Amino acid sequence: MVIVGAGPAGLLLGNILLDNGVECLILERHTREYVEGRARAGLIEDRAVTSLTAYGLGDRLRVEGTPHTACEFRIAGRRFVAEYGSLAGGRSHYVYPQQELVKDMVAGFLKKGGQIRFSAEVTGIDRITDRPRVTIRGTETVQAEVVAGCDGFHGVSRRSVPDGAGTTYEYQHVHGWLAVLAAAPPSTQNIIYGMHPDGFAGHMLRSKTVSRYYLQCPSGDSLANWPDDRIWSELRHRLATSDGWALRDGPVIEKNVLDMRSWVREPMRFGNLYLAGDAAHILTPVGAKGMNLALGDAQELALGLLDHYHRRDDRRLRAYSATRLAAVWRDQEFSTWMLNLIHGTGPSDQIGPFADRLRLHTVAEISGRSARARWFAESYAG
Ligand code: FAS
Repeated sequence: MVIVGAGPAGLLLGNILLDNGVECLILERHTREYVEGRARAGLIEDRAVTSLTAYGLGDRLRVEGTPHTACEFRIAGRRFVAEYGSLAGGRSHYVYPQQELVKDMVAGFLKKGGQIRFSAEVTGIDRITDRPRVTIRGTETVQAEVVAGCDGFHGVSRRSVPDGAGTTYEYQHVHGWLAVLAAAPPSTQNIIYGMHPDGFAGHMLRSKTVSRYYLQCPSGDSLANWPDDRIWSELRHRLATSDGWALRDGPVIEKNVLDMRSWVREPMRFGNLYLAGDAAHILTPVGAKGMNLALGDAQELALGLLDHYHRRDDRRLRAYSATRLAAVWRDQEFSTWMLNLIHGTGPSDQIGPFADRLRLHTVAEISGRSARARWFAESYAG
């Protein structure tokens, strides 16, 4: 069993398989320092925390992470707090940086005697309908019964699938997001979604000393247009409320313009190559579903493989793609709905006072106790 990629999907898969006596080799193109330092997601769903804990990977997360059961929408200078935890059966999110989770899973895998080869870029995967052959750095080859492609959107696995074998669905959203990481303490207890006529602004949470922010910008915008002082003034402007709330700033650690794309590849299995995580689907960061779906794929694939190896029962493995695609499209639908809400875009693309008044109504509804608020809570909490 070869796993390509030491991200959340590859590492969780490897840990579960090794826990259950299935040998696997993880091949990662970057160094250990690089993957353990790469800041991305930070919101982990309750069901993911439950599985991570079950596999002995949740101890530090539960101590250093912070549970969250509410988020805040800001529109027309007003605040609406959605207490989604209480409406979703007490389910919460944990705020815990992705790179810390990756660190925990690398340590867990190595402690169990797992094999990870860092700086081992996979340059090709062929014979995927028989015994797949994996080529490392153009020379060395490894053969396996099964290969799990957990190497993200830019990886080699999805490109190894023959053209025409499967379908790709893609939607390029009209907006971009400036993603900012700053050494600034959070200025809020809850994640804030700011819906301003000048564009979306988000205050995400990462830790007590580092915060993540997003600013809506033109797709493909240049970083040269976003000097640090403009970032802070735009955040203050778009997140302003009538009660004098203040944003604390700090040194900007990282900034990049995110390409807001939604993408799904079907099916998620080709012969003995299984795709998991961003190698099979990309969601915008809206609703924080990307990493959580990757963890869900890894767990479902692992359980299917355990049935295969331990019981020679392939029913779960054969159903892997269909099972996960149902979850993928559910989260794509929610993420797209929420993206349209917070950006004032949508199928009708209605812009202007009527649409803004509609958004105000929607936000008031989903932060109430109605059936719609319950739908939002269940979908957001996951
Ligand atoms: P990853 O991309 O995490 O891991 C794939 C691994 O494969 C990488 O380590 C890569 O180096 C390796 N690899 C690639 N090609 C290889 C090759 N040829 N050979 C060997 N190894 C190879 N999601 C959220 O839910 N909330 C967020 O706030 C959020 N913020 C994000 C911010 C940014 C800037 C980005 C880029 C993504 C963000 N995401 C967010 C989505 C993100 O979290 C992904 O969904 C998650 O990392 C997916 O995990 P994996 O599928 O394991 O892929």
